[in-house]
Amino acid sequence: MICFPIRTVPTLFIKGFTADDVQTILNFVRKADSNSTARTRDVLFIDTPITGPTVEAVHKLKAEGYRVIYRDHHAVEGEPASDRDRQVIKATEKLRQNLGSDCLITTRGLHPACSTLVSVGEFKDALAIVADPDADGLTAAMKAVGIFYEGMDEDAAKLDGQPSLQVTGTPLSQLLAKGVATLPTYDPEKHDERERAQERLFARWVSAVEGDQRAIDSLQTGVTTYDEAVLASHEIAPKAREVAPGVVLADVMLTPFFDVGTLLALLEDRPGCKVTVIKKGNGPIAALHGVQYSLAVAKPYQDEIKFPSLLPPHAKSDPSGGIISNLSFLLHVNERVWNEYILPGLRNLP
Ligand SMILES: [Mn+2]
Repeated sequence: MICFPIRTVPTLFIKGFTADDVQTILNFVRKADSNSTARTRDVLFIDTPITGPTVEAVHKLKAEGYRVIYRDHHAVEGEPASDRDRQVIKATEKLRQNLGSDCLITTRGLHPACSTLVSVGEFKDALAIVADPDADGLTAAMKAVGIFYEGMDEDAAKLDGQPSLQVTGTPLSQLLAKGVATLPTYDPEKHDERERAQERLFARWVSAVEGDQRAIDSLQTGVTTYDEAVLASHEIAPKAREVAPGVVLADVMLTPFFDVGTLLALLEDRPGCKVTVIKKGNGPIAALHGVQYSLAVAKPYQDEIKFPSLLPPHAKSDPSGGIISNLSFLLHVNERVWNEYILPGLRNLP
């Protein structure tokens, strides 16, 4: 959990996935309430994915007399394509019933950045903010309390977009994007390490946007690390090989220092590349199974190739079973699922 005040508004960055997360959200708001000099009992949820536990936390806060305002862009676009989509649709309906006009849930197509769902300073008197722990949640929360610069909405859309777009914003935005790109990868042994680093980065970037020169200087070191990681990606990419028609695999088991956005862009640039695969020794599946295959469909082929169709019937998205599948164009699997289902399926794609 990442938690710090933005201006004076206590802000919690969290994805609500478990019963513990519900408790964390409730405790955070109650604590903010007991310390508060805020003029309202408004709690803003912004860019937080619509999960069962998040909806439960919202209902409980309402029952305790808080006013919850929900702004998000994770509504399902078009027909539901997975169980997760159907859950989102049900949970969205529940939220709308409970919150009425305080609930604004739109799509990424219409609102690529959540900062466009608030006006500058609209929630400067809020009791607390609960935001998604990423750059989009951060920029939206900042704008909500009144921290804004020319081009911030456009930067936020890039920061929330494809990896290759994330570092293409204004110089200020690049301090954040390159810092995020060089955070330590998640390690269950040192479960807090990445989160603490991310918290420092977020807080520093808020200071940088507010004009603090020391914060800007310290973020520059992240930029240097990023530039080195980009060079490493340029060394790895030429060694990638085609394992099925249009499927390009880079093995980084022995070279874990690289920039993933750059590597993916280089692989996708190969003529005929439709699917990229990174075989790596870190990530939530690798932590349990030793190896993780992380797959992505290149943008022009995302309507044509949907990973759920390659999975075994009734597959569950769960690292312990060796599968993480939330979006149709991204997939993470272990060695067994890769060999038994995914690689044969990719070889048989039309
Ligand atoms: Mn977002």
